[in-house]
This record gives sequence, structure tokens and C-alpha cells, in this order.
Amino acid sequence: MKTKKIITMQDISCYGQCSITVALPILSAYGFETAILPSAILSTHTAGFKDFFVHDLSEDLPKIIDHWKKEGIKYDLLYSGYLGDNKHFQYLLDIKKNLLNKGSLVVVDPVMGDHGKLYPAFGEEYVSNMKKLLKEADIILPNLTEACFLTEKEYKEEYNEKYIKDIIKSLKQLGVKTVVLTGVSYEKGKTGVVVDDGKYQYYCHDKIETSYHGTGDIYSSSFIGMYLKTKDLFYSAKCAADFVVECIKKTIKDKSHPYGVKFESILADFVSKH
Ligand code: PXL
Repeated sequence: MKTKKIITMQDISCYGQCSITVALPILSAYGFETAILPSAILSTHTAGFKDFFVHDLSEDLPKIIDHWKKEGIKYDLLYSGYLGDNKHFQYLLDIKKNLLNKGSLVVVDPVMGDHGKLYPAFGEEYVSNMKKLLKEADIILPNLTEACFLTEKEYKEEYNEKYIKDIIKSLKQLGVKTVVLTGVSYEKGKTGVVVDDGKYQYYCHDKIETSYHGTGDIYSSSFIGMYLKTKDLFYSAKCAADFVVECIKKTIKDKSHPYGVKFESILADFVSKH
């Protein structure tokens, strides 16, 4: 059987356990060949480190894509994450149009913010470009902050099911087919994920109060690995949530490790058991 090929476009944060440095090991562990289109190189991620170095790769991206076109390289799934610049969006469209096999999937994690705020690199134009990108996706994986920015809804810490269903309705009005919305909490001490592909489903689990950077990327990569393996949307959303919880539990005791989660030592075991 042919191995499915994924192309992921996101930044390389050289240190800090996020974006490509977590996507590659996780997708490989699920058995998928993964190519990368790095949007930028950063010394670290942008949350919690000061004076990080950033090198934007916008000028190099068309050269990489053109070479792939000449080689006739094609992919089965396009996964986009943290990009970094408004110039990057056009390259995702180019890949979708020219480098995907028939029946391929486009999965967009609209990485832009958390806890009600945008990450430092992003503003209104980035949000507006992300909104346009949603139409191109088969599945989107926002957290609640990102969903609120995309739908121009107020970000709330406390809410009911109607608030979440309204956000999902607005996302659908933007042209989205399937939503996997993370960080949805209807009761204290619990959190979970809403999956909506026409049918609303909710997976709820215990909430660990400490939050770590990069867990969104770990969630998306695990979700994609499991979804390509099983084609079961809800099961994949649930397993990815369980994996993130296991990663946080593994990290929380180590106070010298605040910048990301220690997923490496539990990844192989988790994948083999699911
Ligand atoms: O985990 C998302 C992410 C990825 N890459 C970079 C980031 C962030 C979030 O802040 O700064 C560079």
C-alpha cells in the first residue's frame, strides 16, 4: 500500500516544542510521510521567550514550490499551522491548486492566539486572510480564541452550549465544512472538544489548570495522524485530546520545563495503543 504523504506549512521554531518540531515526529509516529514548507525560522516560539530571532522565508517559498511542480511531487493532505506573515497565504492556495492528489484533504489550524488574545505577530489583516483560507479547508481546528476572532464574537470565559453553537454557525457561514473546536468548557474543572460536521458532538474530560505552549500543535498533529489512519472524526478528536492531557501530566511535575510539553517519551506507546 502507498504511504500517504502530508505537506505541512508552518514555521520552524528551532527551540520550544511547537509547530514543525512537533508535527514531524507525531505524524511520522502515525506512519505518514511528511514534507515541510517552513514559512519562517525562529530561534524560539514567541510566547515566553524574549528577543527571539526571526527569519522570514517568503522569498524562498515560491522557489521550493516551483521545484516540486517540476518534479511532479503530489501530496495527500495539506496541513497549515502558524504561518507568521500575510504573504504566506498565497502559497497555501498554490499548493492546494497544484500539488494535491485527487481526493486529498486540506486541514487548517488557524493558529493566531490563545486565552482571548492574538499572538504578538498578528493583527486584523492576518485574521482577515485566515477567514478567506477557511473556505479552502475540509476541516478546521481552531481553539475558542481563534474561533471568536474569525467570527467576530466576544471571547468569554463562561458560556453555555448556545454560545458555542452560534460560533459554529458563524464559522459555517464563512464556508467551513467541518469544525473541531478545542478548549470548550461548560463546567468548572472540565474542558473538551466540539466536533461539528453537520452533527454536533462533544467530548469532555478533566481540565488541568496549567497551560503549556505548543499543545495546540500537538493536538492538530495527533488529530491528523489519527484521522488519516481511521477516518473517524470524533474518535480522532477524542484521542488527540487524551494525548494532550497525557503530555501535560508528564510535564507538570518538572518545573524547569515551562515552555512546551514533554511528548516524546509517551508518543510511541500512545500511538501503538490506539
Ligand atoms: O504553537 C503555536 C506557535 C507556533 N509557532 C510560533 C509561535 C506559536 C505561538 O505563539 O509563537 C513561532
